[in-house]
Amino acid sequence: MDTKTQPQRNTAFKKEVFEGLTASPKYLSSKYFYDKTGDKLFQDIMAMPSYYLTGCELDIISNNTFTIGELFRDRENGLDLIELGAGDGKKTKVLLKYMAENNFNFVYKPIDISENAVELLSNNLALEMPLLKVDAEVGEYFEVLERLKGYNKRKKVIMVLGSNIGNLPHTKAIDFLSQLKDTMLSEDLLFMGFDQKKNPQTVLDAYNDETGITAAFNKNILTRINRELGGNFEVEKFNHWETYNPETGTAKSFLVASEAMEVTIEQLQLQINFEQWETIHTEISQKYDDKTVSWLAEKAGLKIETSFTDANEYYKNYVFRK
Ligand code: AVI
Repeated sequence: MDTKTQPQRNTAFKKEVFEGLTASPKYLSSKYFYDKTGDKLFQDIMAMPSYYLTGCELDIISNNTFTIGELFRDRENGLDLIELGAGDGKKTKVLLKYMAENNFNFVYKPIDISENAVELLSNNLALEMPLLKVDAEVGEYFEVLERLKGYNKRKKVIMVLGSNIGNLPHTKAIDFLSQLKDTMLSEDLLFMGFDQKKNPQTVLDAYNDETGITAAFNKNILTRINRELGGNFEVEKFNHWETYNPETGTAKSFLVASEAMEVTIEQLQLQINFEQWETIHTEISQKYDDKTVSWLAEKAGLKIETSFTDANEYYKNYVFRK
């Protein structure tokens, strides 16, 4: 596991927090949700029935394991299975088990921005599937893309599950997809999950649970700034607020200051003023339809080979080729 980049990551965190909190309107990047507490809260989110995404994708993979697995297979040279944003690997394990039990020659390379998630997953796989060849790495998507170009000695399958792409605006999503394409050779595949547009209430409910888990997840970014950068945010004075625009398919998360306040972040030598009801935009969770995914693919120079969906068509996994 690569821990050498840790100081750089902290520098990037500082820089982005400074930029976001001195901007107008204020914003923070959702990629910083994922520390130890954030990982645990995200696990809790994935277990909530209202957060339908995880269950849908698990159904899709479980109901199509043979077809998906055989699409991945290369009988001659085997393959490298690279997963960006692997998290707890729960859904991937269904495929890993199929592949391990059906004589696939492969290495599984999970990559995640959370050091904690990568460590947990590696330990868990060593226990559950001791014969599996695992080569885990900590890193941000854009950071590891360059290194993926080194994986071109045999077929590579890149997986991005969980509608993780939805946390990027379209411009960045196109950039991400085209950088993925640049790492691919003609036999390589990209297997990616996209949450679909649906009843707006269903989307809102997924990001606005009554138990307050999503609120705690959203607010954790402030706790993290307090701990890692010497901030003094009074976290309980911020409210979680979710919006969904059914026209664009964009769900947005905000933190809203319930009163005027002054916040200091020591390591940034920064003092920030909040007006009452001022917002910090923290996350987008984009929802898609076939037309939008085709448009993204075309812009990025990728072709859709096939797709898989669940019974309600809430969610889709697309297979792309260069
Ligand atoms: C990781 N990502 C795709 C999740 C999402 O649905 O946008 C993160 C999340 N945010 C709130 N709930 C879950």
